[in-house]
Amino acid sequence: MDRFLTADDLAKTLRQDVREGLTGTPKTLPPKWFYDERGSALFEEITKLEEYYPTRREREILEARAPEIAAVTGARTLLELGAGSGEKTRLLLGALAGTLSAYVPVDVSGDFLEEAAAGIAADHPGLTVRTVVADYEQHLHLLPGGERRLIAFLGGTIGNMPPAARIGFLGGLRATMDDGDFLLLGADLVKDPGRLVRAYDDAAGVTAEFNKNVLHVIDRELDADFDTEAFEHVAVWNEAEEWIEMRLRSLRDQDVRVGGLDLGVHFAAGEEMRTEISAKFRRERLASELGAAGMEIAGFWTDEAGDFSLTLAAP
Ligand code: AVJ
Repeated sequence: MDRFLTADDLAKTLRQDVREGLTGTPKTLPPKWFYDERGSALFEEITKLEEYYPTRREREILEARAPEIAAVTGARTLLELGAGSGEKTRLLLGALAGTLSAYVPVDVSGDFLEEAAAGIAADHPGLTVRTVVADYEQHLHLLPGGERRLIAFLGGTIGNMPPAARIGFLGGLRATMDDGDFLLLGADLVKDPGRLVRAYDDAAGVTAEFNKNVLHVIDRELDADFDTEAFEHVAVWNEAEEWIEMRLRSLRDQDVRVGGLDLGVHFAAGEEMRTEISAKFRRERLASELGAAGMEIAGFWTDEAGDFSLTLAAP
């Protein structure tokens, strides 16, 4: 396992993010802190909800197109940024079996990685599995090189980055790529706002729990006293930016203490704190942003319904 990020680094970043986010106006928290053990389990649950289509749609595209992706890329190494549940990985690994010699899952959490990697190594004897603990926004240049790499960034996580960060990320990625390397990018598409809002505000309230989980994380890690009952989940479609915003709305006037930061924070009744953006794309925007980063589109696919997209891009 390669470690470019320690538990200490993570703790430091959390402190910085929370201090900045809770003292700013309006208050914000970055979505990366949703995913402790409980948050990851809640996200898994979200992916199975009727209203939450992205995971299902992306799987549909991969099932249909993995052989094509394998033929075009002839990938020797599959680098997966933000290695997820492993199911999509399995589809890719299966299709790439003819050319692939190494699988490199990259994630901020080591525990999660080891488990997933062990399962994959067992199912693919002969495949070198090399786990990397890194933050893909900070450590792109440190990721393993090699010929004919396929860098997969799936799930629509690119949508969590605000436009400026996205451009920086894609440019940084491009800078690490050589001829013969490809990027496989999963991105959710603009669609009926009603469906989008329902996908982020499900009837069973799982997304609400997922959203509030970030408060549990801060309570535990930074000795805070957030009362999650005193906040409600909000999901809105921002038409101008073409992104979904998740927020936590304070149900009353309240003061929160973050012991670990020696910080007191006041929330007014009705005050909203943004916890996530999930940008939705159009093909033209993907082409222009990838183009600006120095990449060309080598393949673009959607599911039958046109809900989600997979883009293959190359320098
Ligand atoms: C894992 C970032 C792709 O933005 O749809 C799901 C996270 N947030 N429901 C997304 C999420 C609310 C998800 N990503």
